[in-house]
Amino acid sequence: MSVKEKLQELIKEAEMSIQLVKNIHELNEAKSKYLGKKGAFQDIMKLMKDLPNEEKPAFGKLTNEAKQKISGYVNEQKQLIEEAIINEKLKSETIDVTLPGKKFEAGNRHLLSQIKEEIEDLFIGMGYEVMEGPEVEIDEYNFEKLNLPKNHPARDMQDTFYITNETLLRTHTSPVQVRTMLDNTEKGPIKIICPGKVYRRDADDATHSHQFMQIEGLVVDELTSMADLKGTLLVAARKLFGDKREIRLRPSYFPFTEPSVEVDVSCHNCNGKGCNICKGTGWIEVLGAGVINNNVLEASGYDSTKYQGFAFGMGVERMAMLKYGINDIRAFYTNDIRFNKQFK
Ligand code: 2NL
Repeated sequence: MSVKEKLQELIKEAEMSIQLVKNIHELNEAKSKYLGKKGAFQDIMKLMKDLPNEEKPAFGKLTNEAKQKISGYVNEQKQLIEEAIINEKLKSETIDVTLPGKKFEAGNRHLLSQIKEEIEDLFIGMGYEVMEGPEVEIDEYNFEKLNLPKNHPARDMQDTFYITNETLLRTHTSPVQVRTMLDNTEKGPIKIICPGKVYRRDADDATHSHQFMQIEGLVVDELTSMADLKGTLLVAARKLFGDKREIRLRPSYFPFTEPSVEVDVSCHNCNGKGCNICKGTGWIEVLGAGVINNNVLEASGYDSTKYQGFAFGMGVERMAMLKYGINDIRAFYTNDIRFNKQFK
């Protein structure tokens, strides 16, 4: 066999075996088999020694051409393999956009937060601003400036969590209103609601908790009256408990208001006929309110001959319990997810 024939045979063999190669690893093996340092051309180069000098350039040319051809086969096959890899990837990573999405369960806000926001929103709708303040308060703001002097029974260790003689956990959100009146340097009108946690020394049971949430409202202006208070609370009662609700005011006593009232809403469960929720009376007590006591206005720098106003306070848990028929206040704090899920 002449050298030329040998080369042609080698080219043929290389072409066939390279075309059969399936992956880059096999291709590299074939490449080194035909083109590597210890590859097929080594034997052929040995033949060159025995050739007459004048034939050597032609031989060199032929082997170079053969190498180039085989190299070409390797590159072609490499391209085919890479294309196949990409096609395989495109096929396996196809996204079917017509498939329905995976559903995931969204949680919901705690019922207390929901009711708090509902009440905030309804008062914001009447032009109120929401104010917040510290839960650790000084005696002066929690009691003194609210017409609760040093010997008042509400200050008793039995009723209040004291931190020192002068600092305590606020027993109501009223100190936020006091701070707002004190901060109002022009002594102008005020229209705020103050939501937040409050603390009282109470034995926890189905209707009492040592910590609960309160929302108080305060309006200070030159021409406010009991009629404004009643109108405001009627709007609030209807927003929270339904369009058909009526309210009634009964005389009561709070140190910070004079006169003071307890406010009842006609029962949303029986429409006033009498049921177990309203204990047969047709009315449910929902909050306390009154006309701001002059001592309270004066203690925070307001001229009580020029200014007057009204205030009210409600327990947020109580509102939620009435609205949804919840019979144990502890359900708000034990964080049983099954309780919370019911108010999605
Ligand atoms: C209730 C009754 C009430 C107030 C809170 C108040 C605050 C200031 C001045 C006057 Cl700064 N009054 N707050 C007035 C009447 C009743 O709360 O039963 N709360 C759960």
